[in-house]
Amino acid sequence: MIVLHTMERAYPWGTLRSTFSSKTKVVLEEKGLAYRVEREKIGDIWKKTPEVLAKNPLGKVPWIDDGDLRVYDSTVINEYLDERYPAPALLPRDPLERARVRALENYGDEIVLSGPLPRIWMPWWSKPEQRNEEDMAQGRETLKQRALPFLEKTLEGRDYLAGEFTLADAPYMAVAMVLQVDGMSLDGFPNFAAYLERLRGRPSYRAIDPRTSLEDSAGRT
Ligand SMILES: N[C@@H](CCC(=O)N[C@@H](CS)C(=O)NCC(=O)O)C(=O)O
Repeated sequence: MIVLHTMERAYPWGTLRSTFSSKTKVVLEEKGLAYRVEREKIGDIWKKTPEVLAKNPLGKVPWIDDGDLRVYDSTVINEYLDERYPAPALLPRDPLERARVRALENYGDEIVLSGPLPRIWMPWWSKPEQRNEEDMAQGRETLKQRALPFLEKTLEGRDYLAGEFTLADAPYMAVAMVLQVDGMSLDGFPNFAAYLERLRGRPSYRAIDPRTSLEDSAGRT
């Protein structure tokens, strides 16, 4: 059985999960694979303990164990899963379409998940009185100004970024999760707002839905 190493923690305002690991969790779900979640200690990940670095030299989550194979980095893991467990296919066969999917996925990682999203998401892992509301507001503004216009345009006349659901949509499942908790306004971005709702309606979203408890999202048999 595949083991997904991640960070997840329950709070009164929802079950919070690592964004990059959520990308991988939804792909495990989309493919109907058997897996179990192993929750890493958040402090060990931030401190980059020797134990963590021995398992993932990036010192981050996620990584997976699939039998004797250990793979890290959400994009690398997702592509591995798609090649090793091809049905349903989440990358198109045509090289040009594949490149387009990979480019859109990379935009999600670089411009959204590694860009303004942590400024919105990290404070939710702290007590309300410890949050820097001003910084969170700036994160929301940067998301709107820098990241969303391209996505809004790309989604014109499409249900998913590359037409059908593909690996390109995996990072945005994590965005759907973050903004469900944060509740920021998406006024001015109707295509993107409808897209996030569509992502939340997929059965795989249940495994990262902030309303799903840790116990109910610990894997599948
Ligand atoms: N490129 C990596 C990024 C992973 C990443 O940044 N994970 C975050 C959690 S969502 C993390 O472990 N952060 C701890 C750190 O950066 O020290 C991937 O796609 O897996």
